[in-house]
Amino acid sequence: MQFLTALLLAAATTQAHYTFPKLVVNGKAEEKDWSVTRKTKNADTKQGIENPTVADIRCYQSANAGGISTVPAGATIHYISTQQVNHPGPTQYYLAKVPAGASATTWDGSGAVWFKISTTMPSVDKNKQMTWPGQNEYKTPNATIPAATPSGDYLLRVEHIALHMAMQANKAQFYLSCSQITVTGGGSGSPGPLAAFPGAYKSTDPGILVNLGSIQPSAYQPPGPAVWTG
Ligand SMILES: *[C@@H]1O[C@H](CO)[C@@H](O)[C@H](O)[C@H]1NC(C)=O
Ligand SMILES: [Cu+2]
Repeated sequence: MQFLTALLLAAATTQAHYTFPKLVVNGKAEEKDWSVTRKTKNADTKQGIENPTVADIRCYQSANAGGISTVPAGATIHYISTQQVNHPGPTQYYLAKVPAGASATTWDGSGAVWFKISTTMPSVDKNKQMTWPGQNEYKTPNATIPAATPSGDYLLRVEHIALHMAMQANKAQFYLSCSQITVTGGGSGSPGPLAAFPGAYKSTDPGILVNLGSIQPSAYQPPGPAVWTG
């Protein structure tokens, strides 16, 4: 009985998933969870989204956040994860500019407004497993807010796509959250290409429906638009 309990606990631990409740800007973390990051529907269950075409793929939020984080253009950002990000798969970051007259605390991020600012590519570890930057860490990999990003309010979206089951349709798992930010000291770039969530991803995209055992790391194609570097 004790042995069985231990086994069940071990199984529960290895299946633990994660949320990203805390944004870190230039090394300074959001004061408490979900203060500028919108609380997600899986804050308790930690379950990912499996179908990338549902409305929740945008921000998965249960509520808007109360605050806005000031983020200088050119800043380094990452997120703290509630659990170890133990599955293989890319981390991607997107921004969407809040329209004039609206605020990051209320805007819903609808329309073809999202541009990608960062993605990550895999390598092969000593056990010949494909691994990604940030894998097995309690935080997401760093990214830079491009210096050319125009100043103003944005939603910042972080996403980790877990690909261990992704050889089956709608079995990749999406872990994500959106933060409310104001970019300061920005540039005069024209960010793009722009995509909508939902809309940016299909269940059959080669970076979403993929057998990691059958591709070379360099052949992996992260889903969504090309990265805008500014
Ligand atoms: C990531 O950014 C933080 C500052 O937010 C910095 O302290 C850390 O060294 C960076 N990590 C890497 C791997 O560049
Ligand atoms: Cu899992």
